[in-house]
Amino acid sequence: MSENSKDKAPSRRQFLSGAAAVGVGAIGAGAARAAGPDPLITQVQEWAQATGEGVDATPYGLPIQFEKDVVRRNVEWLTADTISSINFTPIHALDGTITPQGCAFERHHSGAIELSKPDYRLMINGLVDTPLVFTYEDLERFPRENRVYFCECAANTGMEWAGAQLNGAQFTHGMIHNMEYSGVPLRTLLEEVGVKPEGKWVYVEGADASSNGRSIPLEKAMDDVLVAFKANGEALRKEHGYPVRLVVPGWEGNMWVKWLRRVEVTAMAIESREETSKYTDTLEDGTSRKWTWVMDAKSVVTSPSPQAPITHGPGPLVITGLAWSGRGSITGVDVSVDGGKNWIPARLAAPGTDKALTRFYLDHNWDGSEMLLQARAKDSTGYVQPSKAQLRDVRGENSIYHNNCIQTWWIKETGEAENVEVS
Ligand SMILES: Nc1nc2c(c(=O)[nH]1)N[C@H]1C(S)=C(S)[C@@H](COP(=O)(O)O)O[C@H]1N2
Ligand SMILES: [Mo]
Repeated sequence: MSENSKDKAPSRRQFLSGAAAVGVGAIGAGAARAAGPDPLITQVQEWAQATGEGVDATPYGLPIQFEKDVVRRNVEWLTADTISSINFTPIHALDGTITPQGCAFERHHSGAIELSKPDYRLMINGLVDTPLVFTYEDLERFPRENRVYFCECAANTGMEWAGAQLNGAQFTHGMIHNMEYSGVPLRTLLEEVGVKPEGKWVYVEGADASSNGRSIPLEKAMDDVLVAFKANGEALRKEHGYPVRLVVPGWEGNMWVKWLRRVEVTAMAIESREETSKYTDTLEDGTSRKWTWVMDAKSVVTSPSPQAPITHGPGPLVITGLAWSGRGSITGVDVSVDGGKNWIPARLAAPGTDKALTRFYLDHNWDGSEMLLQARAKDSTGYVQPSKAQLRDVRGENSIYHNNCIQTWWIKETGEAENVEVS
């Protein structure tokens, strides 16, 4: 530090009063501490007096020990066992938009199976000119695409219909991941087998015991669906469907069949399977919505949040979160610190892209008082994320699936946060 800048360095006291005086947008510079005697600065540390670990100590790298809290978590009482179960992405601890595979949520109906590339087969049959079986190597010979998409389980936020329940963004909104997939468009493979004019649907199933069979309209299958074998540059993890999974952009996670083994072209949707009829939304009058495949626009503040409390005093505070829409791209996110009375446009880290997560930031000047923190997403169709009351007016409280309402975190003066509802 030069003599000059030392003279100008504000004292901690000046910083606090100064921070309160400046508006949002000019606060970042005040976030560092004033220079003073700090052994981490003035003394030569242990790690600077010896050599570190050599290359190859960890041929496949894992996160450093200090990050061991950034892991998937299960909610034990939700399911009877961990075989037909779900865990949650630690979204409260991540930044950017890409979910590392190692902490991307898992949802299995009969456990994650181990299927090797040599044992892999994909059959396409039904209303086609030439039924074909593809090996893994066959798939690698078709022209490939790279696309970033979010995958959200329809049950994400499903425990929150009746009231604020789970205390953490990981648990309320963590049934989502967002990866860059490399794969072959399903359209390419369907063109290879030749779809007959009567073919209007594809029934897709996995190689696991549950098979997770679902019917997808041919129109979607020919649009942006991918038969993917890489995620974030490397092979899919076992738990996400190694070696091949279906990617159904913008549509509920259940349709993203893992360990994809068969695609049958059919004239009508196959709905006899339990998995298909299960994914309906029961309304207040007892009737059900079905074929609600698309995930509506949604957002959540990931920090501060119950698992990511504020650990510093008043002044500069980065409020951040994620927004997404299965109908297009995110065009804007507003943040409220007073439970939805006033809204402030957040800054998108990058322009929203189609059916992928968007990161937003509000560079806030926190006065140290409590906040009712909310985010509200808007998408390229003009749709605005509804409040919990607005969603309940339409959908009642009997649903589990497709809860995309605005989430509220009560941030206390201590910086701790709690999941609450505002009326
Ligand atoms: N074969 C198969 N595919 C499946 C499932 C399954 O149990 N078996 N679960 C589905 C559900 S309900 C969801 S939400 C997504 C979750 O994908 P993930 O485990 O990669 O997060 O996979 C879907 N695909
Ligand atoms: Mo799901």
